[in-house]
Amino acid sequence: MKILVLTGAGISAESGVPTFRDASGLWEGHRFEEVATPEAFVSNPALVHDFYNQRRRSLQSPSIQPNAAHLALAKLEREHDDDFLLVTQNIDNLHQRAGSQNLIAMHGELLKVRCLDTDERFDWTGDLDVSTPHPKRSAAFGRLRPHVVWFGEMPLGLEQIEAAASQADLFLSIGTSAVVYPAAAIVQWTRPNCRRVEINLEATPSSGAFDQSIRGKATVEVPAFLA
Ligand code: BJW
Repeated sequence: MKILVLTGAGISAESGVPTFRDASGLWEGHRFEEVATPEAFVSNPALVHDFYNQRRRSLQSPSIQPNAAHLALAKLEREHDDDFLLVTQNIDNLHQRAGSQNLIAMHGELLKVRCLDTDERFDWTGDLDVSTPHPKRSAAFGRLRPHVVWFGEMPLGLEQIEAAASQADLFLSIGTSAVVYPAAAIVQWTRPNCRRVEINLEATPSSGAFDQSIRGKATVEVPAFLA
């Protein structure tokens, strides 16, 4: 059985990582146009760096750990080997830390940066600002950006995601509000005989496209569904 899983911020909420659109979510304190677009980075790089520096620091707090839902998906992968793909919109590293390997982080990774000139990627745990020296070119400053996908930019791994969706027997969507595209369209890319299951605290604009909608917390419902 071929399995494709899509996760969003809701799966990490119970690990203490804020979501975007819920009450007290990340967009509560920011307009996304100010921090999550290429235009914002050009016009106010310091503000954008500050937004991601704070999140990078929080993610590395010892209290932020993978939860039962992340662990259940890593176990599912071990049981299904090559027939499993996990696509996450999350830029945290909680799936990786839970042991997931066959994974596409379609909106990038918070603990990576990339070079504006060459696109080369570097692991990054510290702060970043407009005067940060380049790791390989010591005379170059401020040429690094967070390795994340902002609005208007192309998400990563789309070809592989589309292929996996078109072959999946089970599509599981967990903890996403289904308002950001193209992630929200993946359910439409699945074939007619694919079983589509959504797990979320509440209904989403995509709920009608699923065969089954499970309402509840990811840490409870994901392990229960996969048991
Ligand atoms: C729980 C829970 C618990 C809580 N248990 N559940 C007009 C119409 C259509 C599209 C567009 C349009 N204008 C522009 C666009 C395109 C745009 C877009 O979609 N905009 C819409 C908002 C209108 N998309 C793009 O620009 C994308 N690129 C693109 O389209 O390129 C061109 C292209 C064309 C054709 C094909 C392919 C490409 C890029 C999108 C990049 C998104 N980037 C962000 C920021 C990443 C970096 C960062 O983290 O800062 O990604 S935005 C933000 O939203 C982040 C997330 O990954 C993404 C999705 O959010 P998510 O994960 O769904 O979180 P929430 O908070 O929204 O929802 C949480 C859910 O969990 C809720 O439902 C809760 O109920 C639930 N929950 N606790 C279970 N315990």
